[in-house]
Amino acid sequence: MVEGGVFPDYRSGMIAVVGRPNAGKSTLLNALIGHKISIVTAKPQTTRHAILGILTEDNLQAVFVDTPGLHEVSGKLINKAMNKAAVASLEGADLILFMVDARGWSVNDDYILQRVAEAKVPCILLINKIDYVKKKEQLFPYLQSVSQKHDFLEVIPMSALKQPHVERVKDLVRAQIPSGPQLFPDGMLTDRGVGFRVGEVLREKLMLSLHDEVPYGLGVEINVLEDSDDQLKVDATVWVDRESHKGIVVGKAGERLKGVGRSARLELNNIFGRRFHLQTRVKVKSNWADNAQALRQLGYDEY
Ligand SMILES: Nc1nc2c(ncn2[C@@H]2O[C@H](COP(=O)(O)OP(=O)(O)O)[C@@H](O)[C@H]2O)c(=O)[nH]1
Ligand SMILES: [Mg+2]
Repeated sequence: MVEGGVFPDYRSGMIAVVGRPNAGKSTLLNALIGHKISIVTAKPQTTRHAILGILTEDNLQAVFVDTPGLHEVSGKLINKAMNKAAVASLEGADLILFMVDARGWSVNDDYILQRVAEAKVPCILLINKIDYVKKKEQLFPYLQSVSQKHDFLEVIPMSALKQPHVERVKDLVRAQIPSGPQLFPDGMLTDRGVGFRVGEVLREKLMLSLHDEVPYGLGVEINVLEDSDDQLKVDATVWVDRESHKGIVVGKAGERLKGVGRSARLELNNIFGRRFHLQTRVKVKSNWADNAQALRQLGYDEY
């Protein structure tokens, strides 16, 4: 019951997950929620929007915000949009999970730490990918030096691939959530709709299948999403930003796009427990990532 803004029986909060590209933020988000909410690849710039992952328990709701990797802004409009989305999520947060790589601190991490300090929000530092550090004694000096960089609530060495580590993070987060009302209904795992998530899974499979500069010029637009009795019909356009990339994405005799479509469909079946019919085509849209109108069409509205 709500009385005078006090919620004696319920706690809720927003937790921003930030860090440089490829630190493992989306992997952590998915592990915290126990579902694939956010796509993951070994390439930077996989996550391009702020995406909510909602954890609902009997007396608590933790709303995690997965963010695009933060970096000093340069270049195209899309990078500015991505950065802005990440910075905005810091400002509204009750808690920040700042993720860095166990193999070393970078200049980019300094930039992010500045944003964290400016936000004046309590912060837990997550040192991810400790599985890469074979000699654990190498970790101690690193932990010591990073602990001095900011007044962190905690500094946690971890791997987002190890469930006990994820549970530990969850416990620490629970302890920090203030009293507040339930923000999203039971059963809701993310703020993103089916269309967005379908587009993201398709983009993930494309990124995984492509090399060099092609993945960074990819955009996915969902043109049609139709619910028929036994399946969801999806019609999608894959945007590339130059002519030479079109053939690469389509592949010899259309084989690559077919393979990508197949693996996207399998995963979508899994995620949604529904059958999908996926139709994709590739379109060249020169330099769309630097074009405000094109960005809006793909759902980037945060710049
Ligand atoms: N070895 C190892 N790989 C990890 C760990 N956490 C994430 N990864 C991998 O790091 C890559 C980037 O992960 P992702 O979650 O997309 O990073 P993000 O850009 O910060 O969202 C993926 O290939 C993940 O599988 C970890 O603890 N150990
Ligand atoms: Mg990500």
